[in-house]
Amino acid sequence: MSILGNSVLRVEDDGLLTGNQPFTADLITSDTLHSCFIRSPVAHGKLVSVIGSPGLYTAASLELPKLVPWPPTPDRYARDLLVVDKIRYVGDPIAVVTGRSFAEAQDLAGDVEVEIESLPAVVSAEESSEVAFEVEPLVDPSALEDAEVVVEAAFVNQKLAPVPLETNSILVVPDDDGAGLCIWVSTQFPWDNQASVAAALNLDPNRVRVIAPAVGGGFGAKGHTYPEHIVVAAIAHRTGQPVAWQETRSENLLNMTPGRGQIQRVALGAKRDGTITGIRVEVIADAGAYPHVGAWLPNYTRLMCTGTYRIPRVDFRARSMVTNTAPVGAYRGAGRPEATAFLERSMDLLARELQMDPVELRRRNLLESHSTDHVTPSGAVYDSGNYRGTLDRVAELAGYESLRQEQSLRRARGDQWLLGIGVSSYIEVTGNGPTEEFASVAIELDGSATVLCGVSSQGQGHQTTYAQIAAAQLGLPIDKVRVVQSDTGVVPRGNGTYGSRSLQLAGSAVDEAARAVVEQACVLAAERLEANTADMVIYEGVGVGIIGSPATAIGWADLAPLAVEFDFDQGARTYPSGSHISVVEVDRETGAVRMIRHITVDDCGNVINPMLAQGQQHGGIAQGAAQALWEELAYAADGQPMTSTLLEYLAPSARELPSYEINSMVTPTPLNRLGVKGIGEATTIGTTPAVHNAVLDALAPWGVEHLDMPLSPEKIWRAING
Ligand code: MCN
Repeated sequence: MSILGNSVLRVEDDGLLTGNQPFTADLITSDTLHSCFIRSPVAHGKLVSVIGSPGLYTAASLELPKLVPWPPTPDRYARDLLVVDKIRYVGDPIAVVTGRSFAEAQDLAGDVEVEIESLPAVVSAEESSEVAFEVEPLVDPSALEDAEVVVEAAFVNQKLAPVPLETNSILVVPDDDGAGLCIWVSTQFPWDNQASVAAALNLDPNRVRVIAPAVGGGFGAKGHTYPEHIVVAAIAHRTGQPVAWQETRSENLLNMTPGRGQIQRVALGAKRDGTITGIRVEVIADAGAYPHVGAWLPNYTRLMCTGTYRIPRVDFRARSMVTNTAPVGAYRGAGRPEATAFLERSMDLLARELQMDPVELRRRNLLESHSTDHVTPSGAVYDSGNYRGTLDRVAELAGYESLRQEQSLRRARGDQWLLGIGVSSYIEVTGNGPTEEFASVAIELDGSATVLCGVSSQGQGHQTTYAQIAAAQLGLPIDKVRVVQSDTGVVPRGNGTYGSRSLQLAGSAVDEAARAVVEQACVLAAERLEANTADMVIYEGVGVGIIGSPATAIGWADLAPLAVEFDFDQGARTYPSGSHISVVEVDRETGAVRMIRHITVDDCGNVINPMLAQGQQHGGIAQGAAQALWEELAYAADGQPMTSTLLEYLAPSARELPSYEINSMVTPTPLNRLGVKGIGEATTIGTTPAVHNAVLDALAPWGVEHLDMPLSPEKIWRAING
């Protein structure tokens, strides 16, 4: 029996549970300088002067080049690492001080005098006049021409804070000769930090070693280099002393790149029988200050704008606007949840308009299942999917019909707790970024295997999964396979972890490298045994020998050393999909919402480790529900953040969430031999609209058509009470 598809326990947990696997902050030594950034208290202004204490560094004293953002408009929005003249958001780093402890650095920072001339701030993307990026539109002015019914709505997909348990964290230790740095950083993409630091400080990239030790979550926001990372590296390089930056929670809520932030105007057209005829979408995205990846993400919203449905005509436009708020980046789903959210809300509005059951309306419009490419009007090439299959299954598992009966009963009785049932059908794109990833597999002299790979875990369980994949090919017990990642000094190259790319790309690279090692071993063993290579087989837990003759097996230690490097290029992306049903109760007296059930059928192709995939499904549901019900990164009209502590930013705890009913369906991808697609973001995407739809479904008796997220008790109470 193969080890693939089994819930092997996480090999990384021993170190995490015993504290032997350090996080960045655990590596700080007593000779480390601690840094504290002085941040702008206003959203927009002109920096007049900075007068400070010993250990103060400013843009002028550090003389650093600008940070050139990745798309979409690199030159125009190249950013000063510390403010030179213009301040652009509350939290914009102006200067930094170092001290022998963080407390000392904080005290010194308190003595720094900053003079700023305030300017009026632009906080809403709709009010901004500066376009950072415009998505290439899909133009069909008559997209709604064939419609007999058109539903129109404006949706706000609010900004979210990523809230990883571990905030930003970096420790930079200079080499003795002054020509290199060793950097421990809480990141999803060590090679990006390496390239950015080396370029800014004019160092040989080979002399900048970046290691991501244990990382306490990233959720997309640790996929790029922050200005603070480079500033801290510059001070370490200059002083010859180790320097650390440990972001506080409030600093994190001010400054870590938030996600989402779209205003969407949607018109969905259909025939009276429910057949969709076309859609028109206009998106205004908030790129925040210093536009970078977040400004580009509406491209993914466009790519996914027809979802799982047959929508023959599409008119889609999106532009990203500059505002005086923290720079927007990627957050779990990154551009795709926004598409699913407007589609699934629009489907429910259409169902209500046509007085049709929302599940039935979806059934009528879902794409046929397919196992070869399906090209959508937005140019997405869906690799495989069974959309109707997941919807029918989730309706059956939820007991959809009896839920509807119970709902009617409660309504008829005038119960205090109303029942709401929400459905969503989603598809998303995974394997984002470069479609290429590196891995190598080596057989060591003791017969064990070492796997190197270019992706970098933040809690997903890569060490376990890739060990399973190598173990399956080599016939080795999993404890004889060691997985090494997240260290630019050991792993030759890599493209990092984001866009749910790691398993399909790095996992496939491991699989291919291990297969090549087996081939080498077979050739070697055949030579020694004077047999045909074609007659060689792996003997589980032993080595390689002649088929039908276990006694001939040569152990891996005797075949060592062997090593293969493999750069796997998938050439295309995979599209996981699924259907969710959420069941909520809404208190008609207070507007409070209780999530009572959440049922999923998710399809990410073959699953390598069901326990790890379920962990992803769980975390994804929590974050998806959080957007629907609780979380919003809010700013006042003058650009002051209103949610800079976890008292105001309502990240949920286990108490608010039900026990999930998680299920899977398997439609393998033809794009890799493992048949796997990503699962890291999928359930976040499916959950938000299911919960959102459930609450509005509960409010149907009051004729409430739409409320924007997060669905706070106050918002609901006001809607119920007119
Ligand atoms: N898996 C599997 N079979 C599949 C798909 C996945 O067994 N068919 C398992 C994999 O083995 C892996 C995990 O599920 O352990 C996730 O794999 P994958 O979908 O390839 O996603 P990545 O490893 O690339 O992780 C990135 C993804 C993203 S983009 C965000 S955002 C997110 C997420 O992962 N951030 C996370 N999950 C997170 N989980 C934790 N704990 N912390 C984060 O910051």
